[in-house]
Amino acid sequence: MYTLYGSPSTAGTAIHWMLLELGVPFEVKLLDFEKGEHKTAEYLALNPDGVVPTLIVDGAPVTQMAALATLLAERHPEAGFASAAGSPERTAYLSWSFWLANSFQPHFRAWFYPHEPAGGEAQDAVKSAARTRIEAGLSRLDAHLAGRDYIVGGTFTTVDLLATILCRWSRNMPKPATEWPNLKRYLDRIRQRPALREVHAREGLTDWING
Ligand SMILES: N[C@@H](CCC(=O)N[C@@H](CS)C(=O)NCC(=O)O)C(=O)O
Repeated sequence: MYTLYGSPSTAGTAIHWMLLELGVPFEVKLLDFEKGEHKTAEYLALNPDGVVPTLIVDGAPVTQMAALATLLAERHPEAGFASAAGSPERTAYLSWSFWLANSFQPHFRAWFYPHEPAGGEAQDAVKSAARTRIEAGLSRLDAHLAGRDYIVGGTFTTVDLLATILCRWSRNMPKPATEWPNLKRYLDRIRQRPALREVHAREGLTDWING
């Protein structure tokens, strides 16, 4: 039994979705950001950054969305959501996973929390730079998806799960991911996955899932 600490429409949603994809037993504690439930001493003892997700695995807290997606895929290999070590796809799987987590995701953090890098003064400049970098990343994904159904190999992996969640975060930006043609085709198909539709229902999310 896993316990997920999340909050609706966040990085926690990715792990909530992953747990539903796997069909494993879990419980969810959805934290209310408005009430600061992710900044209490009790929660900071689980996740010192005061962010979601945190997943309790074998009684211990584990953090970081991309790490958790991969960890779950490797704990439940029968689902085939991670390219196995030594397989021909492993190199691309690792490279895309780290690119999404290290090079692409941080620009969303800058877009949604511009005061962190900017302090009080330069928030507009930070958002503008973040937008440019997010759009460059979306262009890179779009080019890669030409003629492909999935980012790595021929099947759905955690790379697709992470990319889809990050694309979703662009939905209210000036140029959302769905404005790139290959991404639109890709996301339209992924949005039909029952587990993604189920996580939207469970977290009360009504936008984006139907295009
Ligand atoms: N690098 C972390 C980032 C997690 C993150 O930024 N989570 C956001 C929601 S998407 C959060 O908890 N924000 C609340 C806050 O920073 O106060 C991860 O991948 O898990």
